[in-house]
Amino acid sequence: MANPLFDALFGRHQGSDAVFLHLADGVQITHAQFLATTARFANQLTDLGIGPGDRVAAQIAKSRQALSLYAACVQAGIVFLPLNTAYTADEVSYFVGNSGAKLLICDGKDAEALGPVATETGAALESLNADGSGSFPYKAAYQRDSFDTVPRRCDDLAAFLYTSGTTGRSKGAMLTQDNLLSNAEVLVREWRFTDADVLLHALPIFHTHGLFVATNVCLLAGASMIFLPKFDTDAMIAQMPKATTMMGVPTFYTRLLDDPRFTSELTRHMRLFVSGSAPLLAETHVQFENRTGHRILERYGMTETNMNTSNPYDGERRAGTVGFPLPGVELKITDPATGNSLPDGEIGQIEVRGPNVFKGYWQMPEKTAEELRSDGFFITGDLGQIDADGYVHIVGRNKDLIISGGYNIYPKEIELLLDEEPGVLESAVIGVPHPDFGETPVGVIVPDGATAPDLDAIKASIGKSLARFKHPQKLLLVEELPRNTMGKVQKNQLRERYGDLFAKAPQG
Ligand code: MCA
Ligand code: AMP
Repeated sequence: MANPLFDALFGRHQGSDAVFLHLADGVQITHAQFLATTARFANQLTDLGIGPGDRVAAQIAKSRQALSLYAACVQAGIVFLPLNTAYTADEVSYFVGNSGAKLLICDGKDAEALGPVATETGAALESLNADGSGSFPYKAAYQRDSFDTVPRRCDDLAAFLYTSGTTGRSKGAMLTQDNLLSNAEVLVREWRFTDADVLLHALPIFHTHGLFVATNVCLLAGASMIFLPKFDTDAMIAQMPKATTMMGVPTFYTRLLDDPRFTSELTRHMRLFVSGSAPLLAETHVQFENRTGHRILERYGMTETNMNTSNPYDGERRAGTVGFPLPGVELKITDPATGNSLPDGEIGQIEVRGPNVFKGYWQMPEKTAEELRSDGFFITGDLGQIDADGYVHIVGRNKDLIISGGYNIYPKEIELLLDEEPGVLESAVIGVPHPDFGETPVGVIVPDGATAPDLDAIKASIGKSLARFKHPQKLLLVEELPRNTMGKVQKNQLRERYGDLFAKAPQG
C-alpha cells in the first residue's frame, strides 16, 4: 500500500540531485539531501515510540530541518502539528494538551519555558534550533538515511492546524492526506507551476499558506524555493531577480511597494505573484500593476478548507475579487438565517464543499456539526457575493475575526483576558484599519467604577499569555459599550468611531 501524500510530494524526488532549496546563506540543498535528513528524522521519531496517527507538535523556526520534520511526519504516518513561533507557553500548553501530542519539539531557547508544558501534558520534549542544531537532530544524526514509508489511506490524517474560535477556544482542524494533496494538484495546474519555477518563499511554515500552498505546490511541481527565514524587504529585493514566482500576504505587497528599489526591472523575470490570507486592497492591486506591469493573482482559502477560489491565470485577474471556485470546489452563497442558497448578486454566507474540505475539529463534534453540514458544505463565516461574471467577492465576515498581517486574531480570546483584569467591568476588542498589517486589534474597556483600570498594567498582564501579534495596539476607556435592543455589543459602531486611529498621515 502506498502513502499518497508522501509519494506525490517527496517520494518522487528520491535520489534526485536537483536543487530543492536555495538557502539565504547561498547553500543549496538537493532533494536527495533533504530526503536523507527526512528519513533520519522519521527513524528517530519511530525510535521515540511515535507511530501512525500520533501527533507531533512543533514550535520551531523556519529552516530546512523544520521542513524535513514535516516530511518525516508524513513519511511515518504521523500527524504534524506546527505552531506559530509567537505563541506563549500558555498557548502552546493548550495545543499540546488538547491534541494529545506525544512529542513537542521546540527551539532550545524555549526549552526551559516549555519544560513544564511537557511535564503537565505528558509529552516528550526535544529541541530543534533555527541553525539546525538541537537534541532532536543530534540524535537523528545516528539514524539510517533511509526509511520504509508507512502506508496511509487518502482519508488518514496528515496534519492538525489550530484555528481560534468565536468562543475563544481554539479548535484543531483535522486535515487528511487527500485534503492536502488534492488542493496542491489543482493549484499546480491552475497556476501553471513546473520544475522550471523558483518560488521566493518568505512566509512562515506553520500555516496553510506557507506550508500547504507554497511548499506543497513546489514539491508537487518539482519547483525549487528560495527559502528565507522570514519576510525582510532587503532580502526580498536581493533575491527577487533569481525567482520566477512569489506568494505572500497583502503586507508583503504593501511593504515592497513602499520601497523605491522595487521596480519593474527587478520583477522582469517573475511570471506570477499570488496574494491571499487577508483582503488585498484594490488600490494595492492597481499600484502594483502600475509599478511592475504584473497583475497580482488573488485567491481565497481557509485553514479548514485549504484554497477555495482563485483568480484566473489566463484571463482577467479582477482587483477586489477572489476569482472563481477552483476545479472540484463547489461554492454557494446562502442566507445565514435559513441556509438556503441565494441568487447570484446577493450577499450571504460563503459555503464550500470539495475534497479540500477538512474532516472536522479534533474531539469537538458539536463545533464540527455547527460549521460542517451533513451534506459536506462548510460554512466559512465569510460573507460574499458572486457577480454577473462569476467572480466571488468577499464583502465582510459573519464571524468576529481580525486579520493582522495575515495572522488571525479572535477578539473573544482577548476580551476574556481583559474582563479578568482589575477595574474592568467589560470589554470589546475590535479590528481597526492599519497601514502595515491591514487590521490591528484595539481594546475598548468599560471600568467597573470601583478601581480605576491601570491600562499599562493590563497590557503587561494580558501580554504574558498572548502571542505578541495579538496584543491590542491600544486600550481605550469608555463609559459604556454601544448595544442594540437585544443587548448585543455593536462592534461596527466602535469600528466607525475608532476607524482612523492608525490612519496613514496624509502624503505631501
Ligand atoms: C509580527 N508582528 C505582528 C505581526 N507579525 N503584529 C501584528 N500582526 C502581525 N502579522 C509584531 C512583531 O512581534 C513585532 O512586535 C512587531 O509586530 C514588528 O515586527 P515586524 O518585524 O515588523 O514584523 P515581521 O516579523 O516583519 O512580520 C510581519 C509579517 C508576518 C511579515 C507580515 O506577520 C508574516 O509573515 N505574516 C504572514 C502570516 C501568514 O503566513 N498567514 C497565513 C495564514 P514587537 O516589535 O512589538 O516585538 S494561512 C491563511 O490565512 C489561510 C489559509 C490563507 O488563505 O492563506
Ligand atoms: P485562517 O484561519 O487562516 O484559515 O483564515 C481564513 C480567513 O482568512 C478566511 O475565512 C477569510 O476571512 C480570510 N481570507 C483568506 N484569503 C482571503 C482573501 N484573499 N481575501 C479576503 N479574506 C481572505
